[in-house]
Amino acid sequence: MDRLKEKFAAKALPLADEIKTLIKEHGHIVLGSYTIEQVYHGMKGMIGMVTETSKLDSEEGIRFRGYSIPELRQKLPRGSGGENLPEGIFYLLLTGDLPTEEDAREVSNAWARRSHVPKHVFDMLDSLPKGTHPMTQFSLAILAMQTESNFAAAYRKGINKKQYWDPMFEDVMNCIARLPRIAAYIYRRTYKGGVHIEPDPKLDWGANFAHMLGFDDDGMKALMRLYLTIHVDHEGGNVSAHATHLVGSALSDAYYSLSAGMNGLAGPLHGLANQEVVRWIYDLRTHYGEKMPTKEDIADYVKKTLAEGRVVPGYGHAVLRKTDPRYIAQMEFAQTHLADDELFKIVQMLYEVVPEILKSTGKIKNPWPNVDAHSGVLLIHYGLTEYDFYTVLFGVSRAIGVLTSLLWDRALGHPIERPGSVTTDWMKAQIEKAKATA
Ligand code: CMX
Repeated sequence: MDRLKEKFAAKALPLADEIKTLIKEHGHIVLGSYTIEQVYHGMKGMIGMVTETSKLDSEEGIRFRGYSIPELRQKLPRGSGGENLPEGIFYLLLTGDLPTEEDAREVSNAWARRSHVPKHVFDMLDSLPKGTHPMTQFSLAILAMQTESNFAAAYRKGINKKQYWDPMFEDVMNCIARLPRIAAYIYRRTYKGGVHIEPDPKLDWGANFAHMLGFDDDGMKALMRLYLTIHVDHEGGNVSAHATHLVGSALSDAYYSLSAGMNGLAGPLHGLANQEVVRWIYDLRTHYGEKMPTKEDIADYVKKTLAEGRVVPGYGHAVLRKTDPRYIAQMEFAQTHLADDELFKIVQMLYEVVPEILKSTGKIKNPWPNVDAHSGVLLIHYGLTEYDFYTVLFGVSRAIGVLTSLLWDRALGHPIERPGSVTTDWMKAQIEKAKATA
């Protein structure tokens, strides 16, 4: 068994026993109560699952295994160009421990070894119309890899449930290893005439991804490492993580589960917002005849968007109540590498203008920018301008979080998820009961 797999087993299997005892002895403790509004409004704030890899605090932002983004920027191993290696955050999410440089390198090597994508996946992609949205292609390609599932094969043979984690580990490692190749293939077939670029096994995972997309400059490689690190995980309740967890709870394998999660990420209120932000900024520029808009212009355009009953993409969040630390990390990158970029200046102006307008509506709970408000502008600066592709980049990164989490689900023996649901008539009956006892 390889070192990482052994380490994972040594961490996860004792916790599985501990959780069994915890439920037996303390399972009756009440955690909280919830309201009718929460049930109708997407279960926000209701504790409904356990996710070991990360925890989101509404004021502080995301913590990965207890570490904030600024802390991790100091503590995780870095690639050339100074940005953290996504291999490092994978190691942290998987084991709960900070990786050494050697640990991150081992993950890099393991992913390079496992990165071969079966030919039928490329054949399937080539059979799709060129105009198929990149996220549709990405989700289908992940599903097409299901033929490779070690977990599905082991289940068919009759594996003991205590061993589920073992073939799941293999699937998770293989799947993550192959995603950059698949994503790059989608990009090159959609936008670069089907001229593909072979992987370079000497490069780390993020740099190799940039290389296969067709970007060999150090700036883009550094950006890719940053991008793939900060988008990995956002606790368990967001749509992509929850969909992956939910589908996986039926013992669907990693490929079925991740494909489901990616279908959720493709929604404009979730990951697709990164493409919508750029589209919205381009529309704004066209609206003002391509001149640099003033703050007043931007304010008017935001008000127009709201008046049309549309959302301002890149702003707001279901949990966060302050500026997303992932936005700040990207802003700092821009300040260092592209301070004079015109689109970056517009993004900065939006940051000054949008929150006040959103606050003034009186209903938007978080007027601050989220991760998606910034990413597109950085990618455009380095030449990746095809914004319909951006959510695929998000998906490659998010796979790290949701799949490590799914692996923990299997190791901890989490059961099938099956929340209760009610009708509005049932709700009305509860309201009558509450009135009668008041
Ligand atoms: N622009 C306009 N209206 C907004 C808004 C925004 N950026 N954010 C919230 N609102 C509106 C909601 O649509 C809702 O309106 P109604 O009461 O008319 O239905 C009201 O404000 C209250 O919403 P909320 O409780 O503040 O926010 P939700 O938890 O319901 O939604 C989110 C959160 C992210 C979907 C929402 O803020 C939004 O649509 N933002 C724009 C899209 C976006 O950037 N999504 C990416 C999020 C990060 C990610 O997952 O990648």
